[in-house]
Amino acid sequence: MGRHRIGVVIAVVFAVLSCVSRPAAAETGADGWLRYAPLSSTARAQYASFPATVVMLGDSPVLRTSRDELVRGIAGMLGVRLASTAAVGAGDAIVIGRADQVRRAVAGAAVPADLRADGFWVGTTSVSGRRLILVAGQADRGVLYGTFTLLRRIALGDPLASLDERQEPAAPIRWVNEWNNLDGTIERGYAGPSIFFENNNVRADLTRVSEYGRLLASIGINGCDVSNVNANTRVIMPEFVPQLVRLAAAFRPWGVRLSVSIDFSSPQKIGGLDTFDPLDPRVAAFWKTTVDRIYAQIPDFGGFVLKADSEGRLGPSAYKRTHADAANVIARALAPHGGVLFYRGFVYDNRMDWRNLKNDRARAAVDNFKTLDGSFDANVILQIKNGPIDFQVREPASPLFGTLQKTNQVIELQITQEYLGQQRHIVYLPPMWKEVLDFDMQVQPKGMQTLVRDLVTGKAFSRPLGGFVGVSNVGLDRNWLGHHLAMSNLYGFGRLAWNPGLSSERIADEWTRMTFGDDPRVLKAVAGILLESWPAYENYSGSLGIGTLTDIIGVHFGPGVESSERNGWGQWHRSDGMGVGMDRTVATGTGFIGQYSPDVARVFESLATCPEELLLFMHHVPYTHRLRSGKTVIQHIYDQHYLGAEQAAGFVSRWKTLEGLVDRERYLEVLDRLEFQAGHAVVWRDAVNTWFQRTSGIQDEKGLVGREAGRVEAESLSLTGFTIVDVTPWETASGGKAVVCDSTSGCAATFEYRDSPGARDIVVQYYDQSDGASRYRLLVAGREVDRWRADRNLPHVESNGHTATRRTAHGVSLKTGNLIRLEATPDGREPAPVDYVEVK
Ligand code: GCV
Repeated sequence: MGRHRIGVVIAVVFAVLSCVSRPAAAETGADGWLRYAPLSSTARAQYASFPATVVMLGDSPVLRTSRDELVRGIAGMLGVRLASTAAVGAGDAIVIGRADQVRRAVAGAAVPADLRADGFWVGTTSVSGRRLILVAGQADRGVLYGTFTLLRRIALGDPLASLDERQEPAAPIRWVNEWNNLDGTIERGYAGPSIFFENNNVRADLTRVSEYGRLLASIGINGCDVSNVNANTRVIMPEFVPQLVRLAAAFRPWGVRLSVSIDFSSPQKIGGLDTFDPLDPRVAAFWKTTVDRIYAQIPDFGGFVLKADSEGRLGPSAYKRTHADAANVIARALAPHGGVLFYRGFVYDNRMDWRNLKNDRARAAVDNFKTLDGSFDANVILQIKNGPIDFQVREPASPLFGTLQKTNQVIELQITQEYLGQQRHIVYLPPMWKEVLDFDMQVQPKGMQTLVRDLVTGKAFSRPLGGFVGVSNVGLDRNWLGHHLAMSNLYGFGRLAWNPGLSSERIADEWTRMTFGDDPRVLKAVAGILLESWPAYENYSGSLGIGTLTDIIGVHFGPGVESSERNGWGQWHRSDGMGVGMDRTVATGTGFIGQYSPDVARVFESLATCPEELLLFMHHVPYTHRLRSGKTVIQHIYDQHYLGAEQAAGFVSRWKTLEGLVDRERYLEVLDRLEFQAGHAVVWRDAVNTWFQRTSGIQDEKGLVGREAGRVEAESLSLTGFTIVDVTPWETASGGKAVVCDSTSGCAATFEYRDSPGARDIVVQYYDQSDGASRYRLLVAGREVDRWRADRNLPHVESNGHTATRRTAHGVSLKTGNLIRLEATPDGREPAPVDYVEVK
């Protein structure tokens, strides 16, 4: 057989094999929801007469991207390789272009004449027997968004026959912020290092940046601030700007404008001035020169984000100037170029006296900005976090949204799950965001709603600039956010920024179909997990509006109930022996409630009408206060924590029903995260419940708290080599203690199983610190039933709520009298810590 024929045979065999194995092919998650997986034959049937040509009218980088994406998507989903031309010819075609061009090229096409910025129309028409699918954008970006919409419709199996869809975004600003440091680390990033920076420079290979641009464009995001709001002055220095040019170029074909965060003291730190006083003309000149230099090299640069006078960042208070003075001096430099200045509303004092019961961090935003309404320049936008504290599991809508009427505003939402499980837990966020967006601030005349979404889009008070900013913090991990399911949040953010009226259910359904396919079993299981995940997390991490009961002055991950108290950070929940919650009433508390309009305040002020999910955010009540269910607050806390842990366990069983229906790689990776979450939910449950039981002195009426069936404390086992230690905070270890091994040759803990024989789960709770990868072996009657390494890379170097981890050996056959032996070998500085063993 000649070499050529051998080659052909190999190619054919390969093609057949790859065809056969395609559905089961391992997936990394790199394409997110843009997988363009082949449609099932039934779904594909309705696109049988799909055109084989794409006509691109005009030319630009964004138009070319649109065309190439269409070619890619149609090839993937329908197996049709589109030919590309520049003019409408004799056959069926998809025609893409700006509205005016489409109207000129296709006589009689019903393209609307008045599309707003970034808007588009997609429709079908018939001209002399030719069937045309038209994608017409108000400008190039609209063409791109229309193209992605068409592809989404096909991915979702929507019929195209009577397609006639006009879409315009709810607001002009739809940005993401990335808290990336120039050294490649990411503040509150949980998916590997930066895709933008390394070693104080922009990365040499920006492939991931354009891939990210593609994901962003597909959901209508049009701007990205790539650098941490805790800003590095280097990012705007003359020698760095050429590096920004490369980043802007990677984003440009996707219609995403580049922006960076700035340090307010830059005029002094890098400008050679002895001041950064915003009213000093030399400071204004510094900003003008800096901005002009950037725009000379990046004409479509978006603007800056500024965090000033917050968490140690310097700001206008250094010169007794106002936030408006600070914002305007920079905004004036940006204005001639069409740039905008996002000024963060996250300004508060982190050295407040906790003893003063009238002090309240939640008040800070309104107190700081209320009197400045109307004093900001037209291209300044106040960037306001959804709640008045800081991305807690439950907060009311920030009252600042309803306070500003003459200032542009955007809502800042957090996609990265800083306080919500850091992508080691699944928490689907659109339902939480929707609660805020759909909240009625009641600041307009009686009878008129003032929904937060209408305030932030600018609709309520006719503000020209407004919209949505999502703190995303994607990283180099192939699946972007560390957890495949967490991508539903990036997707959901973009979809809501485009149309805040969409429902969480619809977003979950769209995302799941595109990410995992349309098998009804997959849709049901994934939607079930996503939609229950926020309530579940709230149940086990902090219910009734108390806030996420995590270590708030540390890494914000695991439980640490007391860390909120007795410090200046103001995330107090004020739990003591008698009661719990922050009194924010006007009558007896901090007066925060008075920052809302009178109609809203009235509801929050009264215990009788305050929504119970915000009870402890607004009121301090005795533990024995009865909720509308008739339960006491303390019993509710206990019960919700049990419920939340059960819900998290349920996610594992639901996901397991998808074995074989989802590709193996993503199936196993998601399973691993869900199993960790289920274990950590128990850690949360026990820590919070035992803390409240000890603090309140009130026993759980169900007798569950502190008395887990089948649990044996490690310190009560027969120990060889292990020593007993106290764990801090105490509530993050069962009984407050654990055992650690200091011997490199390993340690063992043994006990006799005394219960009835049968198949049992054996759970080991240990601590997986980030400073080593200890090894564990579990043996029953001398036979190994499980082994693992503690190498999860959890965010702490000590044994505490961040590192407490449960490992379960399922269905182990046990006989009465069997010896259960746990062997542990330390590694690095991690002393193979163990908290308890449970046989269930
Ligand atoms: C980027 C919280 C976070 C900080 C973050 C800050 C902010 O305090 O913990 O990491 O800083 O918010 O939003 O500026």
